[in-house]
Amino acid sequence: MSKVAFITGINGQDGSYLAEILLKKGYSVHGMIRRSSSDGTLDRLKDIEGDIQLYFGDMSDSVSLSNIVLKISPDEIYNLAAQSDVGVSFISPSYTERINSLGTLNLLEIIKKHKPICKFYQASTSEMFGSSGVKIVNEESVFCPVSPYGISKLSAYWFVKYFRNAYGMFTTNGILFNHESPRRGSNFVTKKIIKQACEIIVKKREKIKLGNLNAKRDWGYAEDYVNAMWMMMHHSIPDDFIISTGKSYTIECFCNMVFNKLGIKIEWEGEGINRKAINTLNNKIIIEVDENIYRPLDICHLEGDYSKAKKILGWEPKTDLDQLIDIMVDAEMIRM
Ligand code: G4F
Repeated sequence: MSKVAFITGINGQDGSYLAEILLKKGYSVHGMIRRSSSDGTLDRLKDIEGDIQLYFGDMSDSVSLSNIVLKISPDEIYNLAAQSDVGVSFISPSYTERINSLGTLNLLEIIKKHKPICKFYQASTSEMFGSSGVKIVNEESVFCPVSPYGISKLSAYWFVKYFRNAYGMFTTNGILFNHESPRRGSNFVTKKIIKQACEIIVKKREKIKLGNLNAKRDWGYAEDYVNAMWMMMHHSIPDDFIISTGKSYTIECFCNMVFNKLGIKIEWEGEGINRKAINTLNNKIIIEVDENIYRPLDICHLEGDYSKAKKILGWEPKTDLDQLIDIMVDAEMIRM
C-alpha cells in the first residue's frame, strides 16, 4: 500500500515541488487549499503528472483540518501553509499569528489525538533568527525575530519541539533559508526583479521600484530544498535542520547579476533612498528606491550553515545563485 502524504499549502511554490517528488516516490498525495475568489490558485499544480487529491480547508479552521486528517489518515504531514509574506505580516500581524502559529498548534493537536504516529514536517524559517547579530547562523544560534512573521514562525517552531519532547511524536523543523524558483510568487524580491527586468527587455515596463537594497540573503533553489524536507522525515530521529547555501548576496548584487544575464549593463549612483541604477545603453533610470516598500524592521544579513544537514542527512545544495538566476530568467522570458 502506498504511503499517504498530506500537504498543507500544496498550491504554493514548495507544495507543488514536494507533491511532484512524493508522487514520483509512489505516495498517495493529498493537499489542502483555501477557497479563493481569484483565478490561478491551482496554476502551480496544473502541469504535475499524477493524481493529487485536493480538499478545501484553512489553517485557522480546526474543523476542516480534523475532517481531512480523519478522512485520509496520513502517514506524513508537511505543514507548508502559511501567511508567508514578511512585509504583509507588519500589516496583518494577528492574521499571520493565527495562521502560522495557532494553525500549526491546531494541526499538531489533531494528530496527537487521532494519529500520533503520523510524522510531521514544519516549514520553519531563517526569519526566526532575525537580527541576532550572528553572521552565519546554525541550529544552536540564538533567535531574535524582528517581524510578526518571524515571531509567529518561532512560536510554531517551539510547538513542534514541544510535541516531540512531551509526547514522543515524530515532528521536525526544516529551518529553510530563502528559496526561489520560477514558481516563486512575484511579491518576493527575486521573482519581482526577474519578472520586471524581463518586462523591461520586452518593452512592457521602464523601471523597477525596490525597497532595502542592502539586505543580504542566502538564496537557494526550491527544488533542492524540498528534497531536504523528505530527507528530514526519513531520518531515524526527528530533529531540526538548517537548509541553506552558506553564501549571501545583497539585493543590489542580485540586480546586477540579473541585468548582466539579460545583457544590460547598469551603473549605480546615489545613496540610501536616492540610490538608483542607470541603464548605460540609454542613460535612463532602470532601478530606483521607493521608501514605501521599506519594512518597519528588516534583517540586514541572513546566512546559514547547513553542515548539520550535510553530515546527518547527506543533503547539500546543488544549485548556486548564478544557476538559479539562469533557471528563473529563462522561465520568465518564455512567459513574456
Ligand atoms: O524576497 P523577500 O520578500 O523575502 P524575505 O522577507 O527574506 O522572506 C522570504 O524568505 C524567508 C526565509 O528567510 C521565508 F520565511 C519567507 O516566507 C519568505 O519566503 O525579501 C528579501 C529582502 C528583504 O530584506 C526585503 O526588505 O528583500 C528586500 N526587498 C527590497 N525590495 C524587497 C523589495 N522585498 C520585497 N518582497 N519586495 C521589494 O520590492
